[in-house]
Amino acid sequence: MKQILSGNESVARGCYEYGVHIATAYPGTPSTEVLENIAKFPEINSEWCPNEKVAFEVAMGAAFEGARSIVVMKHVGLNVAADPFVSVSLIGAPGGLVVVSADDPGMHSSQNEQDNRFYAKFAGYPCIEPSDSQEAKEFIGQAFDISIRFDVPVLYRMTTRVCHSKGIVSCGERNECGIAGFFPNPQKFVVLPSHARLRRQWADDRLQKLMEFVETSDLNRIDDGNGDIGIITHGVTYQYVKEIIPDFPVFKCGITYPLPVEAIRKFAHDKKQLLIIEELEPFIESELKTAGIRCEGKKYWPHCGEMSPDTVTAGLILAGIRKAVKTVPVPEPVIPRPPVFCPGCPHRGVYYILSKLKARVCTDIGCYTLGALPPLNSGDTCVEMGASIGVAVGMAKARKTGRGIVATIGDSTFLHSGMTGLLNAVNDNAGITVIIMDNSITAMTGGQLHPGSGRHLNGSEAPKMQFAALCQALGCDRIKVIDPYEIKQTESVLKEALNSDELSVIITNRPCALYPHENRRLVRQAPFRVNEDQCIGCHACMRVSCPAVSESDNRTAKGKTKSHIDTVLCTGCSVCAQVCPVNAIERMSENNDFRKDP
Ligand SMILES: Cc1ncc(C[n+]2csc(CCOP(=O)(O)OP(=O)(O)O)c2C)c(N)n1
Repeated sequence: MKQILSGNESVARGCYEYGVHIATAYPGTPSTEVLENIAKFPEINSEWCPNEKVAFEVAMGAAFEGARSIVVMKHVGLNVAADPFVSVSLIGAPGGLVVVSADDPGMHSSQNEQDNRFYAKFAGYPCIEPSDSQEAKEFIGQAFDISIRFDVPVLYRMTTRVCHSKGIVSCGERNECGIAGFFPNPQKFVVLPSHARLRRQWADDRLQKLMEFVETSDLNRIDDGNGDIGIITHGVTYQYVKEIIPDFPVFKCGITYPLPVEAIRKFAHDKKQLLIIEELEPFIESELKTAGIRCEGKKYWPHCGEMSPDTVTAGLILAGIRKAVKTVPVPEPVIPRPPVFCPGCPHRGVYYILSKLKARVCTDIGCYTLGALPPLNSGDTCVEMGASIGVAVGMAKARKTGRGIVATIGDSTFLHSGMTGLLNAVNDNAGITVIIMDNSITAMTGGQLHPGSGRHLNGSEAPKMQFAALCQALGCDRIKVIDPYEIKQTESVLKEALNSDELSVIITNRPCALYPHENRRLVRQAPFRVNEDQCIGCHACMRVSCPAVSESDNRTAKGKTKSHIDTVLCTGCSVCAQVCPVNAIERMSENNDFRKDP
């Protein structure tokens, strides 16, 4: 059976076919759809975890018990999971453990760009890199074979293009595998220093065996070609090479760590020049140069940003292999649009007030980071998931007061890595204000569930974590839960907190406008319209940054444009109406509401 699948869907299909038992993940673009698609197979026990470290540990435990386990995350997630990732190297993964890291060259949706092949080398794991959807499925089987045979976790490195591009995939049946169970062995599973020291040599021997194995593994392959310039490539870059110089001899690395150095040496033997065309860092190039193989790579190709057919061609021109040709620049097919809060987003009101109060805002990673952009301009720092509270505490220490300092953090991010920051703030008596923006979901990555959502991935009911009770248990005693659609209340609660020397926690309680799981009426009501007879053209409504509000064609007597509301986009949240100084924005009656709820 053939199907057209994205790389992420193909990994999920591979998990089904190659008998995976347990799958865990924390969402993050470009990896999110892997678990979403694995969850479609009831044979696999799959669940979102509160963060990547926990997801890794659950999969690791399942592999200790002899289950085929996979854990999925975006590249920065591996930083969060780095402790168990590196530590388990000395233990191994008897049931088979595959760690999918989806890297994001070009930073399409990430705060940084990092080449996680280095993590494989750092921890002494093999790194497998598929180039297309068919490989993304097939290599899963090989990854488990290697993991089980060598008792080693495997880093399965995808990149945005491989994750999201679609291709034809031959699909097969599920190969059911047994779960062997746990065989107690404290010297292996309990990493006391005295045990770990003994395992160190074992891990080195394992790497040696892996180095021998990769020399003949069919994960690597040679495409014969003409001429005496040899190309070494990997991942999606292989596709660009085949498109641009299809006749060149190519050594395609399906395993980029350890590299099949001797096989490459043999390939290079009759070549005048060896070119390494790889995305991001000179990983292959450095490994080969260390092994004494003469090659060139980053001399011609960039070491940052995403590769494309154009960058591959530009490097070939620099290397003198291709002649420069005059090209006509093609206009971007899509007009760029800055990201903004959706209509009805519960974060809008909070940021409108923070902006008005000119607070120092240490924000975090999520939809609410958009509050840092114009016109709200309310976000002074944003580093990585969970950093907001710690950064706010640090600023307060340096200033000797927490007054006026706010940490804004989403519900998913708070559960991911914000809780310990709050615990530290309590312990430090930091007088900052923490706003937990509870929209019931992990919105930015597409509405994935978390322990505060009250549901499992398979739709069944789950215990719903209560944020106020959690914060109280962490030692906070000034906790307020507010409706962020109520602008006056939001302003007075925020003002009081910002002017205090005590630690205040404010929890907002409106669901995300796009994923109102329990009650659509909480976020979708009759829309508003502008009464143009009353509009004075002050544009106060535009300062709340809602895509439903724009300029009308009509002007006031003084020549100012009046406001207009797109009633199809408007969710009826009322924030714009509350900030209008002349009450010119009015709710349409239910009977008038042509955009009926489905
Ligand atoms: C370590 C890490 N894991 C995953 C991500 C991807 N990611 C970006 S924001 C976010 C969470 C957003 O959810 P939440 O905090 O609830 O805010 P919301 O988007 O719902 O407003 C995630 C998972 C990331 N940037 N870093």
